[in-house]
Order: sequence, then C-alpha cells, then structure tokens
Amino acid sequence: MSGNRTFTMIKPDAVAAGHIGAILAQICEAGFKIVAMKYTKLSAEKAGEFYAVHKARPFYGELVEFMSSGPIVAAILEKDNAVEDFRKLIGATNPAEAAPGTIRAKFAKNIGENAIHGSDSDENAIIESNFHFAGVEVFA
Ligand code: DAT
Ligand code: MG
Repeated sequence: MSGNRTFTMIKPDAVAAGHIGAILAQICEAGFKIVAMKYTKLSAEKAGEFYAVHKARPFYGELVEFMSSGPIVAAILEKDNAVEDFRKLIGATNPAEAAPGTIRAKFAKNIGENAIHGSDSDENAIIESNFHFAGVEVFA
C-alpha cells in the first residue's frame, strides 16, 4: 500500500526569487495538507548528510554548496499516494524536461538549482521527515 506522506523543501533558488507563496499555493491547490513546516537554513554539514546518497556523484559538492547557500522551506505533506502524486506535481529533475505546469517547469532555473525537493519513496519520506522535524512539530 502506498503511504500518505511526503517530504519537501523549497530550495534556496526559489526562496531567493520570491516564489514561496506561489509554490505553496500550487501544493495546497493540488490537495496536499501541510502537517509540518519550517523556514530554516541548512549548514553545509547538514546538506551533505541529507544528500549523502549522492556523495559519489560529480555534482555532489555543487549540490551541498547550493543547498546551504540560503534559507529553505521544509515541510511534511499529507495526501493519498503522496510520494508519487507530489513527484508528478514537481516534474522532472531537469526543468527542461519537466512537464508544462509542473513546479519545476515554472520555477526552476536548471538541473542543479531546481526549485523544489520531493521524496522518492515512502521509506525516504519518513527518513527525510525525521531528519528535519521532531514529533512534536508535526500536526496531523
Ligand atoms: P530529484 O531531486 O529529482 O529527486 P536526484 O535525487 O537525482 O533528483 O538528485 C538530487 C538533486 O541533485 C537534484 O534535485 C539536483 C541535483 N542534481 C541531480 N542531477 C544533477 C546533475 N546532473 N547536475 C547537477 N545537479 C544535479
Ligand atoms: Mg531524489
């Protein structure tokens, strides 16, 4: 059975460009309920830990630098089939390949600075949510 929660971050490029409100509106209009949210900034160490799975990739250093370059909005979202539906809403990693109307098609700059994160599995949604939020910060 598919889970009903996913984890997201509005990334530093989209925050800096003033897109927080428009992105949250699109998320809510798509039927996701915000059950946890914070405006925060990742240290390089924390960003490196979050993306540790990509450590061996050539873009890892760039990714860690970018994700710790400015504030982000982190949130846990609830909806039936949350992980899959949210990946559809955000679009492909490379905005040049993202379907029209998706968050990345509308707001991402390029494959590295791509506006938003979405968990890729129910298991990772839980791991990523716990990485950013304590239980008392989640309001179901
Ligand atoms: P996604 O964020 O769509 O799950 P991913 O997990 O493969 O994509 O990669 C994590 C992030 O790393 C991605 O959002 C942006 C960055 N990234 C991925 N591929 C890249 C590339 N070829 N060049 C630069 N940055 C890349
Ligand atoms: Mg991913």
